[in-house]
Amino acid sequence: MFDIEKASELIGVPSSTLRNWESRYGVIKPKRSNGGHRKYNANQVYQLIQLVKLQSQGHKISDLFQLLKESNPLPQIQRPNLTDDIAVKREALYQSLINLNQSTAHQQLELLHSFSPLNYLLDHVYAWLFYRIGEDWHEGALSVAKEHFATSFLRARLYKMLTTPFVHNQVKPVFIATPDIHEGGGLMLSCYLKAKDVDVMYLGPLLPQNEIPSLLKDEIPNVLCLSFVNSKPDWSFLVEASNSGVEICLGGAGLQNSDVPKDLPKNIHVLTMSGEDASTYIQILNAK
Ligand code: B12
Repeated sequence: MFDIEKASELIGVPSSTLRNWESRYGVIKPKRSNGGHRKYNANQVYQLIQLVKLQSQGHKISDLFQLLKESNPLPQIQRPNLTDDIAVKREALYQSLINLNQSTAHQQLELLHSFSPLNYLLDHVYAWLFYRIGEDWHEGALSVAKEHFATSFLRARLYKMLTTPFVHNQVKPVFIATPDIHEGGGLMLSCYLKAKDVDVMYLGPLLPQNEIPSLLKDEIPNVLCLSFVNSKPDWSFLVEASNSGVEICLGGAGLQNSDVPKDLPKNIHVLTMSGEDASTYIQILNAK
């Protein structure tokens, strides 16, 4: 729970605005403490951040609150579109990767990094390449060796971004791990968070789920994120681990076809939004 000062800092609007919106629209209403102070939960802070982003993109705040009131979906937040120039450069990078042209690929990616923000590259270049390589391998257009080289190259670059340590050490790092072998999603999420100045500790692939309860007993992060691709959550271990009070966030393609129990503890969050939006939600949980 966040008091109004902390919520206003995270959302980026003065607390008077939050009070004003609450009394005018009455939609996002924080609980009150015994002393009558507002207590926002992570979901409310996340929703308000989305509203502020949409407002900055030209939407009227009253219209947005009206949509929420009627339980209608909010408009999509506009992200920077792919430019023709980047599309050409990433295609050239893809060709270098599948032709095992390592040094050219490094130069091409270096160039892309030199003039594009990290979030943009994660969305439009890294994710796109992982998916394209996966599809081409699946269709038999790419040998296993080439697929392994190309995806290892991308993972190595993501790892490199995570190895620069933070100078500040005020909050505990967010732990990120992948129960199965696929670690691209976990690495990408780590980079999205790092781009938001959140300290992350990446625990790598193949974390046995039966170890999670004891992990959270010995090491206490604020948040543990788990990425599922081919594997499914083992709910009994996760529920046991939730007794630690750590916020546990689950995400990844493997969750799409898995049955999520209805009565999960409040500190287990199944996040179905994009990696970038999920990193905003995780940042909020970590700020508690
Ligand atoms: C690289 C790769 C491998 C590598 C993994 C190496 C490694 N250490 O990571 C290797 C070669 C080992 C591999 C093996 C296998 N793979 Co594979 N692999 C891939 C590939 C090409 C890329 C994976 C990746 O990194 N994706 C990139 C990330 C960015 O995408 P993402 O995981 O979806 O993550 C995004 C979101 O989901 C979200 N997210 C992810 N995690 C989390 C967590 C949280 C908390 C949140 C909030 C959000 C979030 O954010 C990310 C960014 O937006 C994919 C293709 C694909 N479409 O992904 C296939 C793919 C995942 N593999 C697949 C398969 C089938 C396999 C094998 C079973 C093949 C086989 N027959 O042997 C084996 C698995 C063996 C095993 N022991 O389990 C299938 C899975 C199909 C399915 N389950 O429906 C895919 C989709 C390929 C395909 N088209 O068929 N693979």
